[in-house]
Amino acid sequence: MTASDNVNLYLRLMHAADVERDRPLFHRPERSTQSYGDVADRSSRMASALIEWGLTPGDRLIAQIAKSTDAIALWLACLRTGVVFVPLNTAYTDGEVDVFIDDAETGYIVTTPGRGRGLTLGEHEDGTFAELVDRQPHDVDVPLAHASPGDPAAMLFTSGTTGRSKGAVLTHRGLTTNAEALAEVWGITGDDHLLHTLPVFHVHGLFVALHPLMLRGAAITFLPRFDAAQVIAQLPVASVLMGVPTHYSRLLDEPDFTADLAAGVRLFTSGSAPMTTRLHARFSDRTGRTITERYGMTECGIITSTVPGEAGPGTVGRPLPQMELRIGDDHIVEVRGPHLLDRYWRRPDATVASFTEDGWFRTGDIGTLDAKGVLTLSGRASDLIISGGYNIYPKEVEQAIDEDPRILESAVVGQPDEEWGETVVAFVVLEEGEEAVAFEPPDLSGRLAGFKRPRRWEVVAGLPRNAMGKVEKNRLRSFSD
Ligand code: MCA
Ligand code: AMP
Repeated sequence: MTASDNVNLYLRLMHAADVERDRPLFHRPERSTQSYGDVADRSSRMASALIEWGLTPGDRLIAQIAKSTDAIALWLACLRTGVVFVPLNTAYTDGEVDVFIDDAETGYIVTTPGRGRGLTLGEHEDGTFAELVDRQPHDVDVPLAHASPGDPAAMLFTSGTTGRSKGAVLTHRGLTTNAEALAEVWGITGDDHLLHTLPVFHVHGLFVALHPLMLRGAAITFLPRFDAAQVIAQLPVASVLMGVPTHYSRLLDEPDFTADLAAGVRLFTSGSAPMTTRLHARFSDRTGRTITERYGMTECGIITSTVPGEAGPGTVGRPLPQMELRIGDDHIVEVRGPHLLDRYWRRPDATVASFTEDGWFRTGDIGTLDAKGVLTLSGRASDLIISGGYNIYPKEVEQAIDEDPRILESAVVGQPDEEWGETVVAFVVLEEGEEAVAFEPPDLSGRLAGFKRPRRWEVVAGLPRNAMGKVEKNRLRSFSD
């Protein structure tokens, strides 16, 4: 084994820290700027803290923490030590998190101060984990863990095409290949400046937005969350903005989002959920620019991206370099290549079921390819709901609703929504003797993260079923009273 065998993604992401330590990485409004060298140092002390805490290569570290540059330093610290980073949505309730802790088979968890489990890391370099980091020597130099291409780097929980959450094990090879491919097709250089507004517990904000920029030594203005006024205030410095359709819908609701403001940004990208033709058109009418649409999935990273001129309802472009794509007999998009997950954690059955016999990953999305190899998506094979870029599994919501003794049965669907793309609607059938007019929806707040809770409730006499007895969700999706 030689140093050059080491394909640890850290080496690629933090190359700039070796050659030009002072190069700015994170601009933080109202706080100090952090250079590549600063972030390398912070991640080194965090790596030392992880080792003192007892983590060894291959252990899983669950992080349910607020967005901050420390969250990114923690991801880098995991790479440095060979620890598998497992980020979780901050909106999950404690009950939801328990399921992931069990499944990940780990006692190592970092949460936000006040959540009361594991060590804590706050937005302002505070919390018990930050204290442990502060106790590490300033000049600590943790040797970089050796990584082979197929070694796990991160695990992100997702549900793929079936309802139950599974950990997608992502490798150094997969994440590096995807980052390189994106930097290439989007022409990222060290002169770029990304305005980062996405959450950092999903592939989109954590990998897609950060990695291609870091590979090239570019700068990033790092906002704690998407806030349209803040985005407008910071946009003049940016050359790249990445978002979900809801972000663009919110920007377009602001009269201050003008063509002049958009003029300095050379690349706008959207994905994680379908962008409607109407939203594309509103954006172009306002700014004179087009949004590059990219299609991705936790298990695969980014699969396709458009180039200017490739537009149309559902059109998401061509496969990235080293990504192969075909349409299965059942119209499902299938992909193959080094970008893909290694496996689902502890679920060999699900891993086998997600691949065809000849080794293609089945995305569960339905699409067509034109003669030029451009992919157009038309829907999904599962009844997954995507609201504001977050996935919601109807079964999980239905199970929570059905615990209410007043409710006989329920069906949850996503209905089209201008701001959220889809919004969660629950149809409920009441037990005999319950009065529809007096019905108050159950309180699901302790049970389900806010974004999963139904925004609209409909009491119905019965659910529409087909001859097989299966609920006809298509009819409910277009139902309105
Ligand atoms: C927040 N709320 C939501 C959502 N987000 N409701 C439905 N759908 C959502 N996505 C609700 C909260 O429960 C709360 O309601 C209320 O909105 C305010 O919460 P807050 O957190 O303040 O909301 P926000 O800051 O306005 O958030 C909206 C958002 C955010 C900015 C659009 O959802 C967002 O950044 N989404 C991006 C998701 C993303 O990155 N997805 C990538 C995954 P209440 O008070 O009633 O509780 S897909 C992926 O990674 C693949 C690879 C890919 O292709 O990219
Ligand atoms: P996730 O499981 O959170 O990674 O979400 C992946 C899913 O998001 C994909 O399987 C698609 O259904 C959807 N998705 C991602 N990007 C796009 C896009 N540009 N257009 C339509 N759907 C998308």
